Amino acid sequence: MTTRAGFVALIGEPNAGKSTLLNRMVGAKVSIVTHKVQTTRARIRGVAMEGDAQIVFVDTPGLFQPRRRLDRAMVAAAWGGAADADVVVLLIEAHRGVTEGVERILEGLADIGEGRRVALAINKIDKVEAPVLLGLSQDLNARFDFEETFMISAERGHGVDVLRHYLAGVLPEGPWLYPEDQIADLPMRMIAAEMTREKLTLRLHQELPYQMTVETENWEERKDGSAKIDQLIYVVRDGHKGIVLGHKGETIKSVSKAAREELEEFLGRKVHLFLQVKVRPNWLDDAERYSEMGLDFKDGNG
Ligand SMILES: Nc1nc2c(ncn2[C@@H]2O[C@H](COP(=O)(O)OP(=O)(O)OP(=O)(O)O)[C@@H](O)[C@H]2O)c(=O)[nH]1
Ligand SMILES: [Mg+2]
Repeated sequence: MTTRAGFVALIGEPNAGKSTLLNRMVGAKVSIVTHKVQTTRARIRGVAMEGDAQIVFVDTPGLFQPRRRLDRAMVAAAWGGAADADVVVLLIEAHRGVTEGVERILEGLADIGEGRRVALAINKIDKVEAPVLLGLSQDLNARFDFEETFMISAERGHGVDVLRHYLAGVLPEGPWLYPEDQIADLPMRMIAAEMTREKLTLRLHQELPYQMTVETENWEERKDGSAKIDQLIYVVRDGHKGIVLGHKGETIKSVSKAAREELEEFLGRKVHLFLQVKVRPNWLDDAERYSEMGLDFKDGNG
């Protein structure tokens, strides 16, 4: 039997639907999804099998013009993911079309070298009419030499099988990279922290989601089969701490409940989740926070 295996990087603007597509391909939620931009912060790998091929999808942070140190680290991680991959899939939002951000990404793609397969996936086709799609596909293909173009809805699953089939066919021959039953390449403590960050991001407004991070501090396996998980939520000011806690602690309580329920479903066992909020004004410039997120700590000017 000839097996195939390789890495497929999903890139695109923030909110394009990269994480939704990765989860759909893998068949489980390994990467968090919100309606807000800049949800994914690091490279997250999810493994999908298609026939004799093992496709390792690499979800990446959205590509945008970075300002802060964290932004730069995220964008660097995304381009790094593309540069390391066998195939790059660029996700475009059907209803937004060719934005300035998309134009910049196309320039970047031209820079990461010849010879790499780059496919186009026009996502969220459920939001537009067919003629719009045709025009958009022609426009994009005139701007860049995509190997193939796919019309998909990551959320509803349209066109996703065709894309997976294509990817399985173009990956290099070689042994599988992960055990057949492995779906993600991310430590459980990080998946758990991400789940909490997702629930927080959904509850908090404006800039706050971009100024907090979650880390799993301690993970204790209990004799009764349950897990006791302690997590720290870092925020930059006292005021933020108050917002995260909410009136009489209601916000953090509901976040904790939602995160715990999702974790229990993911792990298939009981979880005791304890959240603590810490004010750390400089966490966005703290190298340790970056390594916890799986990001490179870039210097101030990088
Ligand atoms: N209507 C529609 N919505 C979608 C589709 N795919 C994703 N979405 C929604 O788009 C939003 C962003 O999805 P994500 O998967 O988090 O996007 P992302 O590209 O990973 O975003 P970042 O991590 O911020 O870069 C979520 O609200 C999804 O539910 C789709 O095919 N159709
Ligand atoms: Mg994402």
